Amino acid sequence: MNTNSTVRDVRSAATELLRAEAQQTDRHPITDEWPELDLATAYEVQAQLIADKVASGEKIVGVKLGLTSRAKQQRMGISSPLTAWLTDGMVLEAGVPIPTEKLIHPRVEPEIVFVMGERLAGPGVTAATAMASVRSVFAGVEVIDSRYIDFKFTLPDVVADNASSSRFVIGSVERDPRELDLALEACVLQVNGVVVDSATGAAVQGHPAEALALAANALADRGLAIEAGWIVLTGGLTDAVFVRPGEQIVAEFTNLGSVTVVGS
Ligand code: 0L1
Ligand code: MG
Repeated sequence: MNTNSTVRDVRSAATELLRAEAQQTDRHPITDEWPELDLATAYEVQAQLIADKVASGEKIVGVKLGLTSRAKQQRMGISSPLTAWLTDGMVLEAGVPIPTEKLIHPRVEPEIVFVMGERLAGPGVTAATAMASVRSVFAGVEVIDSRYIDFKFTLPDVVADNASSSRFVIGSVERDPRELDLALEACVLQVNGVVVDSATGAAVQGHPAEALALAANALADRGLAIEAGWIVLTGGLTDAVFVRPGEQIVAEFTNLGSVTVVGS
């Protein structure tokens, strides 16, 4: 934990969050030092942090939504969804263990994942228009690893921290979303063979397509769009569970197959 830094601007906040990630050290919320940090400025910190990752060789591959389900909102004490970015540095290939030794306090959450067929730009995107631009839907698992102590943060803190992004895995079953009722798509989450939680796609904003529309419209406020070919994580369906070395977590979906991750 770093107690010496004083963060009061976009540049230093992004540097401090990247440092925490690289050094695997959790820290106090940015808003402890910078209480005036508002949501618009927090998105500037997020953009700076991602620009730094891109400058160091990573490539943006998509968008993630956070806090789209009541389970996640209640756990984190924040009722507003948010958007953040996915890079190729966050991709975890199926079967590769989660590198817990490189992370701070990783947690895992099951998600419904879209791959875009067409560019999607707000404002005014509805669930129907959003769905029309999706190519495929997959099961997924996101590994989140907040840079804040005990995953305790305000909305501007977690936005600045790119929504606790760390890694994500996409399942091997590819489906046309128009063939499925994604609100009814169920997921059962198991840790070491024990069922710990379950949810359906309706958990994320009533339907994952609503979450996708929300992302497109929110990005449009900042002059941004979701590009063709990008991946969209629609948000944790259930509360996230800690993953420790040797633990096996399975997210089993009705029609989208299952995704298994193991802590290294
Ligand atoms: O999918 C999600 O809801 C991720 C939320 C990110 C914030 C967190 O839970 O650390
Ligand atoms: Mg997530």
